[in-house]
Amino acid sequence: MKETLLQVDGMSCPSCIRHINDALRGIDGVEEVDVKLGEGTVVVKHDPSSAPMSALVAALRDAGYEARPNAA
Ligand SMILES: [Cu+2]
Repeated sequence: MKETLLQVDGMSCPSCIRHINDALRGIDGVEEVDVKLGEGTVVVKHDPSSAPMSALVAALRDAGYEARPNAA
């Protein structure tokens, strides 16, 4: 399991938290999703072999959010 911090644009209200949870938890290999609305970040615990970064970003884009890895 890997923990990845994503910077996500466009999260503005509490229902975004649900949308993003739904989008990411729908991916095989995603174990935990922690949306920090105030910081505009999402921490994802995932198995990179079944849920690579590109899949996370694609799922968020499908849900209407632009995301990129945060190298913090
Ligand atoms: Cu919203």
